[in-house]
Amino acid sequence: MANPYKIKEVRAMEILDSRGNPTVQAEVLTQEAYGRAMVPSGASTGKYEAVELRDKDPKRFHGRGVQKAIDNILTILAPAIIGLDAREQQTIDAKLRELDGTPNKSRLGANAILGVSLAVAKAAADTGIKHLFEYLAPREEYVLPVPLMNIINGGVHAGNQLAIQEFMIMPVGFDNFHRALQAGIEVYHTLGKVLKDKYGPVGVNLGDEGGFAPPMQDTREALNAVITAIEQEGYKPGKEIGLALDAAANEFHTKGKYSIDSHRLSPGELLDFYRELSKEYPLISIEDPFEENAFESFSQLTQSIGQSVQIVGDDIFVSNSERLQKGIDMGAANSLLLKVNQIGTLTEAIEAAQLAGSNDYTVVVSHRSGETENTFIADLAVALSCGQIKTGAPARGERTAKYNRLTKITHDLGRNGQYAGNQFRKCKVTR
Ligand code: 2PG
Ligand code: MG
Repeated sequence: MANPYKIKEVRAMEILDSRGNPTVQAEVLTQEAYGRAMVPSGASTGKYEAVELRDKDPKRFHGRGVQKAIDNILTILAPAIIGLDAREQQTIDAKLRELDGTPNKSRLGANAILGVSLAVAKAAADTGIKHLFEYLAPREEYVLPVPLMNIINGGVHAGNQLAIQEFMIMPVGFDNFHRALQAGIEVYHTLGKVLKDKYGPVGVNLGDEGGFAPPMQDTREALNAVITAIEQEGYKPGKEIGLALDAAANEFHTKGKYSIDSHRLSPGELLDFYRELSKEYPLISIEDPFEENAFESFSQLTQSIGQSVQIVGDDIFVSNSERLQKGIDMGAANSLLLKVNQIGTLTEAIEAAQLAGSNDYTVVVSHRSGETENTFIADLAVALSCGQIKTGAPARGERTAKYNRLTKITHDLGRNGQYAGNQFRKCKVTR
């Protein structure tokens, strides 16, 4: 009998992401099934990310077309993997990398390579009639992740003056995912009322990730509004719901200083600022507190508050094992933000997560600000059982698609799925 997992066709086309920009969709057909993946795209991108190939043809989509990446899939990547077994993820990913031949996937495009890599995994899962998370990590029990829900947007994701990009809530004090999600949604809606009362209708404009983008200037003003919303909803800040930030500090860093809250702060002053905030508010996680090369500052902050606050590296590590290893060696951060399109293949993303786990770093699986309705990362977070996922506000289809997928997984797993809750920092990715 013919091998049902044998790849017989690869398709690709240009579709749209949540900002209305073109992106790559790849489809992989095995003898018996079909897998599809859509590639996300960032706005606050790190310099060391794998390269997203754009056409730069001003006559189409203001240069943002991805037709070249699509052509690379159809003419270079597809012929090389047709006939292979879709379960051979590592071999296939190695082949895709070899065909590109550059360290940052700049020849064929990380968007082209990732689309194929993820679609191969989905096709293999579907051929075996398995849930994607189950196919990626077959075992009896799984951990459902705490969602880091981004409810106030600033930085380059919003048209306001907030330097910090993401103000998030983490509903940790509940015993199941669905109940935690409910709490987050209730707080999100109440926050809308709080902001509308204070700023009028402009207070409830939305940013790129579905969080509110009120006309605020000051970090504490945003944190206070979130605390008010949590309390008005009857939840206990710090006990049931913790706070998290993604400063995305690259974006407000110039010439060695950080422009925030009407000040120009030195790295040391910014560190003190975070230390103060962590005393004043129930902050349990801070991502990218400093710019992408500031390994030293990351490690000082980790030394200082890393016991009580998770310090997450995004632009500094770009889901790249080499950069993560440098962070581990220097004690910079204690958590890895994992974005599959920063590195460009599923195999490398999983390797980075495992490297994090074996060095006692937590892992937060993450979306991009430009997303699609694809739910791959929801399954990836469950497969890794890393205990955390960052996938935006609980609003807008490209964000709720992931929450809805996690709800479905929770339902299907029943007793075999345990919500990470306030044990989220104890969840470590294993090999
Ligand atoms: C981040 C992300 C996702 P972007 O900085 O963590 O929230 O934003 O995709 O724009 O890089
Ligand atoms: Mg970030």
